Amino acid sequence: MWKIELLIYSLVIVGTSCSSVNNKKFPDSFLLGTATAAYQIEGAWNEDGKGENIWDRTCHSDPTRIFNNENADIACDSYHKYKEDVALLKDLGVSVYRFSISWSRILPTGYLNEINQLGINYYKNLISELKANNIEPLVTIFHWDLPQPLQDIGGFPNDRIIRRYVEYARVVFDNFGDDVKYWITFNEPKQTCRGGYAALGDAPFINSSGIGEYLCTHNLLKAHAETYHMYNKEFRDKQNGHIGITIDTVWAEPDSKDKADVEAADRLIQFTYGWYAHPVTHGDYPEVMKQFVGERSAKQGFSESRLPKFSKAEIHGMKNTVDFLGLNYYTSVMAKHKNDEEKTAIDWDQDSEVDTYFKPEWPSTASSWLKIVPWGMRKILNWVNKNYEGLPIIVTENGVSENGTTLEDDVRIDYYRDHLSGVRDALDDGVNVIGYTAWSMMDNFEWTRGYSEKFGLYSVDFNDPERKRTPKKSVSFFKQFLATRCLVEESKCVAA
Ligand code: GBH
Repeated sequence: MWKIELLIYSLVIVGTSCSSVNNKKFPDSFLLGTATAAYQIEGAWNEDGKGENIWDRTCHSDPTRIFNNENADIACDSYHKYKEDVALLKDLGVSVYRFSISWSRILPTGYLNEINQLGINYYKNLISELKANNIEPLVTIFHWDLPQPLQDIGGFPNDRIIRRYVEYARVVFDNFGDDVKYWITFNEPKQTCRGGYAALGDAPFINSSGIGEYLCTHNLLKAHAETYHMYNKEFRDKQNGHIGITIDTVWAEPDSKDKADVEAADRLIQFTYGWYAHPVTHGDYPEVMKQFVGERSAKQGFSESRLPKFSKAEIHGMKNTVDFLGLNYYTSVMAKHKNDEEKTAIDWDQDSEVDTYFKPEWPSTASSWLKIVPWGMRKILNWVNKNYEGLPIIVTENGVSENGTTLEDDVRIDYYRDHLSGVRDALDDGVNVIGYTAWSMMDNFEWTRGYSEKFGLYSVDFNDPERKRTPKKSVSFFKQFLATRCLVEESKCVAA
């Protein structure tokens, strides 16, 4: 009996999600496009003077960490095929393209002692190709690929990283700033810090759980803020760009109406999005993080909170250091308060005292961490808008994977339509969202998951030395959407 009920229930859900697609056009000024990242697409890992980064090191020295021992030595070969990439973007009809710059391609040692002109030329060529095709570059300065020599001295938990990052960013602004109006200092710093220094999920695979991720974050935030001030002082007058940071989070839906669960759901988002967004807007970590990590640290016998403290001067310097907020949204969780009297575990995840789970009816994809929950998009956009007082928001990533067995990727068409509908609903709600870049333009190297999860609109043949790109069915959907700026049949569209 319950199975039939479940079936009826899911039919209702599917039914409503189809009929409720927002039929209003996106405003003309709304930025629409696709996204990639350097390490995941460029290849040419040691060509033209590029230095080694922490992902090169992992793939070559510790290959079993990666699905099938795969690596990104060639990846999509975009280092050689960027013109073809731009032609595909042009054909798709995007107004913006988000890509990242590889630090070790520009500064092979991570330091200023070597500046690699050939690496600089690559991005100059890419940017001028984009501009020649009327595509606005949205540039991520750092998407996880730290130069190995900087990791050799400790990476992000060593505060020297602040100076190194700021001087790298200066080289970037100096060389590309005249042509770039949108900058993202860091992509998903939580993954850099948690994945890299706590949970063993990302390079450099240091397990310093409960300490390392907080230290990493502290320095990374200072590097962000100092870069913002440096841009204001040295470049803003001439270059007039906008600087943001891209933060990833789930939407957390309370498991019940109980106050404890409602607070737990909000707390989880404070621990993920707020961990970064609160400092760069209000100058300091969210109160609830200071309280929870502080109390647990004391109970555990530490001499001070594992969450580092900003000084008064640092708070002053950290405040209001973004022109926009980037949001990467893929999936949601159900959240409930966790009764943790003992408070023994030393870990960011445990510090928040929230239990999470996926609803069984949420559809799965090739990525076990990604359940399809389109309504979370509207909710998280409203949450960000409310918590950071209407700062402009760009959805810098959103997308879904499959395993590459078919080019008929209806799952992706539905995913994009339903999530973009959530973005359009958020606009109706008065949320100041100004852009959206879909992850991803093409299949690429999915970090430890190698090439097993395909997120692309275009498929890439990784067995073909030419790395041939082929449009999936979702390309026609996306093309139509970009041409009309509308998610339903043209005859049913209404003006923005
Ligand atoms: C984004 O992160 C990244 O910015 C982008 O580079 C990436 O290609 C894209 O997602 C798609 O994956 O190891 O199975 O426990 C999204 C957030 C956080 C999702 C870490 C995967 C680890 C899953 N990611 N998470 S698992």
